This record gives sequence, C-alpha cells and structure tokens, in this order.
Amino acid sequence: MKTSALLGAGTLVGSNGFAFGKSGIIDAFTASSEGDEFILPPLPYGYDALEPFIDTLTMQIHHDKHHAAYTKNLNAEVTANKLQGKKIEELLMNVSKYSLSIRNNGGGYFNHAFFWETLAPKGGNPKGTLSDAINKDFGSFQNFKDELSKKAMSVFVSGWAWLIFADGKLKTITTANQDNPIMDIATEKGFPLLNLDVWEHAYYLKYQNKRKDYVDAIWNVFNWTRIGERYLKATNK
Ligand code: MN3
Repeated sequence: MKTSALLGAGTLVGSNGFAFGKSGIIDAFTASSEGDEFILPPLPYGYDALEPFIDTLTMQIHHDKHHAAYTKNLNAEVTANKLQGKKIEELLMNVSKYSLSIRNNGGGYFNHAFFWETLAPKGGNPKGTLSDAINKDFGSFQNFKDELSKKAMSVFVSGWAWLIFADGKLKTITTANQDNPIMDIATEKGFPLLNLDVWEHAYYLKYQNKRKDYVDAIWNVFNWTRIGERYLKATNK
C-alpha cells in the first residue's frame, strides 16, 4: 500500500493525508542542502539556556555528541545508498524501503532537530486554538500533562513520548528507539507537535535513574509558541 507521496510543487503529504508543506516540519533544517549533506542544526539557544531544568553538560553532550553522531551516520548511509537530495521527512515517510540505519539515524536526526525546537528557556503555556484543542481533546491542560507524563514514564528503556495531531484530534503516543509518527512503519501516525526524549542520555547526568524528576521538570521549558505554530500547520489554519 502506498502510504505517502510527493504531490504538487514539492508538498510533502503524510500517510494519513496531512500536508507538511514545502518546507517540511523542521523548518530551518529540513533539506539535505549544503552539498547534499544533512547539517547538524545549531541549538536555537545557549547550552545553559534550559538551566536548571536541563543542565548545560547534558545539552552539550546531547547536541554535540549524540545528535552529531546521528547526523554523521545518516550522511554516510545516504551517500552509500545514493539517496542524496531527499528531505529528511521524505526518507522517514518511506522508511520501510530503506535500511535499519536510515530508520535509526534518520529518526535520530529528525527527532533531535524537532526536540530542540520543542524546547525554549521561557516555555509559557499553550495559547489560542491549541489551548482550546487541548481542553477539548483532553478535558484540561492538567489531564493532558498527566497523560503525556505517564506515557513518557511507560517507555521501556529508550524512546520518545509525543503529542501528535491525527484523525482530526490531538493524541499522546510513544515510540521506541528513534522511531517517530511520520514513519510509514509507525503504528500510530500523525503530525508531530511536541516530543519528549526519554533516552537516558537526555537526563542521566542530572537526574540519574529518576526519569520522573526529569519529566516533571521539562514542563517548564516546552516552547508553546513553536508548538502552537506546528498545530496551525497541522490543521492548515
Ligand atoms: Mn536524545
């Protein structure tokens, strides 16, 4: 079954019909530009900007080592398989056609670029239509917070919790390893709005085995402006 397609003037359409638009989801760094290499997007803020909730050393290692490694390994695999010139979303929406390395490293590349933009020093609260949708689909912001936190705690070993827009409403889901909801192999697909990295490398230096403390703390630094913009894109408003 054909689950995704490139339509119109380069508009990316996901597996349940939602359009990502020409620019993709992670606006600034979506294309394999720069000589057909995916580039490691710089953090949109300083390494220490999310203190005290996420510590400086964790951000340095997470971005400069982990995300850099996914980027390097993705580029090597893209070159080896002559896949240059495709957007990262395009690779992931058709990931069943490619190697496990594209799934793991392409997923890692996308998920982290998306994660840095999901966070911001002054997170604030959901606003406008997104706030209304959260209240409608979860009952209240607190219910949503409890549900997503519970999902984040339920991820076994390594993976992600997500807020997605699918089938006309908001949903929380989890994915294992570096999988994500735009992949054609995903059991729950949708337009990603927010992601939460629960790999130990995201929190171990500061929180050790206390994932719960990390999950509680990260609510202080979600970038609700950015997440709200993604919601408008997902709903084409
Ligand atoms: Mn990570």
